[in-house]
Amino acid sequence: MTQSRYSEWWRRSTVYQVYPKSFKDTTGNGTGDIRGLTEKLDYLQELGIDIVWLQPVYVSPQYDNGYDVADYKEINPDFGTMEDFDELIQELHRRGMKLMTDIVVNHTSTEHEWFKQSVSSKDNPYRDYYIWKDPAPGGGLPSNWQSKFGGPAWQFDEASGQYYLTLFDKTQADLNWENAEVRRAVNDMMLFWARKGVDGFRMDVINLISKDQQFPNDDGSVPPGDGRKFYTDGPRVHEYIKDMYKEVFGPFEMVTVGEMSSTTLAHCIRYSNPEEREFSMTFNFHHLKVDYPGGRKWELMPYDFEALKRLFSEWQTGMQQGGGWNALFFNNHDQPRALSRFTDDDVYREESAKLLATTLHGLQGTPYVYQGEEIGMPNPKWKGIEEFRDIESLNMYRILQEQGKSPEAALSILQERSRDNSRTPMQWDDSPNAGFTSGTPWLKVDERYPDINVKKELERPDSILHHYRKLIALRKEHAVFTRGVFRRMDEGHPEVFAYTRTGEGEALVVVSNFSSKEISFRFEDKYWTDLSHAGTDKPIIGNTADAPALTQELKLSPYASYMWLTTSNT
Ligand code: TEU
Repeated sequence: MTQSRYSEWWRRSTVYQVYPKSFKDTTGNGTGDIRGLTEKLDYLQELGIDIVWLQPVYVSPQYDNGYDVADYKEINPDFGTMEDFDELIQELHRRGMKLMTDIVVNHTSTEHEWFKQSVSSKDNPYRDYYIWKDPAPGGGLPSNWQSKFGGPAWQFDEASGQYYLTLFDKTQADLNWENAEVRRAVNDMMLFWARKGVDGFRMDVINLISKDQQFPNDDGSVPPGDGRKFYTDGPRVHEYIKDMYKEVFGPFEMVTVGEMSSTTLAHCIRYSNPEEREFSMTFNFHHLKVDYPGGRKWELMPYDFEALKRLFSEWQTGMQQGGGWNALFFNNHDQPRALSRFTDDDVYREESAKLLATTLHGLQGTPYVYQGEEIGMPNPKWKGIEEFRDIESLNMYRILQEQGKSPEAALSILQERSRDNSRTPMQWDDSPNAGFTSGTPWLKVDERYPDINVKKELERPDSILHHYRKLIALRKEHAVFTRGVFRRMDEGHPEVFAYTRTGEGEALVVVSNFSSKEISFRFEDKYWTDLSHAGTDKPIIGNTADAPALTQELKLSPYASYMWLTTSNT
């Protein structure tokens, strides 16, 4: 590997994702705010965080908690002021940290001025900022495309007799990226924030912006048959992104991550290989669909561990060979907590939280820590539909019952799948509302906060929090985390995920028992002989009191997970 290939600073960095609505409230209105984040920057700096990803704080009606933007250049008063935002940038830069903000430009809120103009009349200059279609020849919806939040993806406008496209909520109207004025307006908006000192962007569902201009019906031949094959990684998407790079990302040397919905490895190599001049890295979600029966999110099944390992391996090897770069994550604001989803959030909660961190942070890519995962926050226990706030969950609660599910069955599906699982307020200490707010929180606080909170984690040297701090530091210290070639070593073991990263004379060995069983694991000879064992008499990080040497046969306690660093024979 050439030195220059992996030299960028953000390849050794760790990103912390802040869902501002649930991070820290300084006004008592029950909603988190920008000043609350600024107040907690020392905490993030001590964790070793390099980049803070601040999710949308723009003017928005908040039907989708800010992913429905009504003004891209103004701060939502619920979150504070532009002066608060400027202070946040200053305070981050003073600490040598960077700010990444969310750019949501596949769609705007229907309360955005552009949409208000567009819907006002067919000949308004903003009409073509959005995607308007006549009814199908026989009347009705222009196509059978479905919204990702359930229901049809077309909304009817009585006044004009036309439909407009909404791939998400009916209050989120898709922008028409075929229109050069839209592309210019988006670049100008991003330049506005770049000139204010923002260091990077997370680009929301950016691989959906180029649609097949025929807007054909989906014949269902390719699951899920909801129309996504006609707008995912679409015909002009790379052209549009290269234009953004040329106009904004390149001149301001921004670190960028594309959120890629239902994408492919081949496209993500193109999106993130530096020679393509598109993004720094990409999120893909394939590993977070291994508990979706036939790819269907709103049905339940135990997760497929082998599929999880296979997908990690395919993407590690494929992106390495293709020169791409992964954004590594198990958690975010759209997913239930991984701790509850893939491991044990009760008896073995601490071991499990450390296992997930060790397994992820040993991979090639830039790790993302979603608020609360660093202290082992689990999914809360939901008592009734009245506790939920997420628009997708509320839509699906209704749709599941229309499909014949009982309210109880629908609720049990929401318990596992709802995005609200990861949106409960950050748990700072054991004071009321976990120290998040002095008011009434907009979404309930998980009842376990007296035992699971930052204050408690800071006090214990062997806490989950200190485990994350150490992993983040190791990534900066050893080049093998950034450059090591990935190789899976568990040969389909039913409970163990084992892999190495080798290069620059070093070898990282990561072994994790994803089960509540006491098991033994043996490295196949073909792998063992490739490993030297110098200096592996104890792991550089682990999650059990003992610190076992790396041996060809390992005894692994429930959810045991270790990382050894040795020299490489290859
Ligand atoms: O998420 C898009 C996305 O892929 C998920 O929302 C997923 O489609 C959804 O949970 C259905 O399963 C981005 C943002 O992260 C999300 O919060 C927004 O709601 C969405 O786009 C629309 O902007």
